Amino acid sequence: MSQKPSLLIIGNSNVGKSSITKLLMPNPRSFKGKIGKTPGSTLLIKSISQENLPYNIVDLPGFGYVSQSSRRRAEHIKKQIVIHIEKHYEDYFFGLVVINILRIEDELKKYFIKNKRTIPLSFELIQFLGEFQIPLLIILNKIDKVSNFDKNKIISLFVNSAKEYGLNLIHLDDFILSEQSKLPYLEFSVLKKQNLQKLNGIIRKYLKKV
Ligand SMILES: Nc1nc2c(ncn2[C@@H]2O[C@H](COP(=O)(O)OP(=O)(O)OP(=O)(O)O)[C@@H](O)[C@H]2O)c(=O)[nH]1
Ligand SMILES: [Mg+2]
Repeated sequence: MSQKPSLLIIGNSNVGKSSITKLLMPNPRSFKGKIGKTPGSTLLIKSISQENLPYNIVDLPGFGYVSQSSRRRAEHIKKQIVIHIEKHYEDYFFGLVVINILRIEDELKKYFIKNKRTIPLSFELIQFLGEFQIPLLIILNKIDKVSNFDKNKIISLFVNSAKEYGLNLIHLDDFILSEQSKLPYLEFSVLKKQNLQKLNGIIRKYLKKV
């Protein structure tokens, strides 16, 4: 086993977790994980390490089901993830919660219209991870797919809804590391490599604290 601390990458299926993992690698060509057009590309929990990378990356399988038929498998994956975190949370110096910006409105609408007492999956996940004291960054990925106008609209909807669940989100630009009651977010695009420097910057800041 390697002694390097680990970066956790977690989120729904197909949001771009493996794509981000690959982007963070100094040598992306040797990345063996699968990146796929359909959800469920990554199915096993395993740690990815590269010689020139000062940390390991654990790119988790996506949870959340897309169709009824995969519901049971999704439940199984979710359980596996929970068990994994409970067992290994101390290995993680930082976690990225990846969300597809295109899915936010739908996810929130579903919960707010249906039943206010159930909690949107992303918020549930964030609260769950928070219990283990892993510092987190929320990545709103695939912003290349929305206009600036829509992006701002979706982000404010997201931030305001999070508040109702007791989550105090703040843009990474305005975030101070010592402010533990706040949760930073960053809009991102793998395709355009947008905000990659900022992402690497915050990862390195937390790495230094280990
Ligand atoms: N346009 C766009 N597409 C993206 C971006 N990031 C990822 N994708 C695409 O989204 C799809 C899913 O990417 P993956 O990295 O496999 O997603 P994942 O979260 O690892 O998916 P699972 O392993 O199934 O949970 C692929 O077709 C990627 O090329 C992005 O920033 N912009
Ligand atoms: Mg994957």
